[in-house]
Amino acid sequence: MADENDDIILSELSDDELVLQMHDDLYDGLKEEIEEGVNILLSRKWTPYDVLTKALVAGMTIVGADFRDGILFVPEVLLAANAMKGGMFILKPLLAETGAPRMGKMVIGTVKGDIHDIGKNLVGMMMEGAGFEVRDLGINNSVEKYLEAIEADQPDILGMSALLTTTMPYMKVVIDTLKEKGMREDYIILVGGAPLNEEFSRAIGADAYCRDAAVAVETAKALVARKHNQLNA
Ligand code: B1M
Repeated sequence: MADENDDIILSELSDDELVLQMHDDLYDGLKEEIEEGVNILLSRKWTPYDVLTKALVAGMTIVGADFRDGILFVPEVLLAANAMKGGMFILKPLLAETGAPRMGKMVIGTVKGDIHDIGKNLVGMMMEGAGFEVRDLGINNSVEKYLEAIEADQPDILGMSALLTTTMPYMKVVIDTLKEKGMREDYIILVGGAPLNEEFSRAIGADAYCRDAAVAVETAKALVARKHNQLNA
């Protein structure tokens, strides 16, 4: 693939061609090409959000399908993830640059046993862009780490991410521990990750399931506003 790509001048492609080429480049884990593609789309007045969703997230969806079907393996997917992160690194300050007033605070992390962080990072970036202060706990978080962080930061929202069917039940461990300590009602709890759904979120006692980062922002805004209204009533 590298030889073929050497002949392609990204800046000479139309927007549609470039987006398709970026899907290919993400698939091939070509970080520099992804970074170049992101910069070209931005220079063509694309919004950071459109670059993120149409070029990067859509490309990662293709990677995900081939990973599932055994066409791609962990090393290739790691390269793709690394390329995606290169693109996200450029977009992060732009997404945060909305000048929105502080909406509230969020602590977010991927649960114990799980090292997937791309989706969680995206949620963090979008929340910051919407005016939330975000503390990112990273991956593989035990209940103790979540507790330590929320006790220190007193956020409005606790966000948890899980990408594996084997790690998603750990979200209930965290929520049950908060209940045992009488702290559950102090926080809005949002959960997300590809294997989750509304039903699971209800069953474990979270406040809401967020299908994607945009839904996380909208849900966070709505629930924080409701909480503030209740406190002021
Ligand atoms: Co993994 N992996 N992986 N993987 N991986 C999946 C999740 C899988 C579905 C692939 C597949 O088989 N199709 C599968 C899980 C199957 C299952 O559980 N039923 C899987 C597997 C099996 C594994 C390993 C076990 C593979 C192995 O070692 N044999 C291993 C597990 C390691 C571990 O965690 N202990 C593993 C490893 C890896 C890599 C390290 C190679 C890499 C992760 C790199 C990284 O994250 N830094 C990786 C990747 C990249 C994937 C796929 C391909 C892509 C995930 C991703 O980044 N998506 C994934 C396939 C898939 O999901 N289709 C897969 C893009 C991202 C933007 O979407 O994360 O869904 P997503 O986030 C979205 C929403 O879900 C939501 O908003 C985000 C943005 O819109 N959201 C939230 C997410 N978190 C949220 C939190 C919120 C709100 C919304 O809080 C409020």
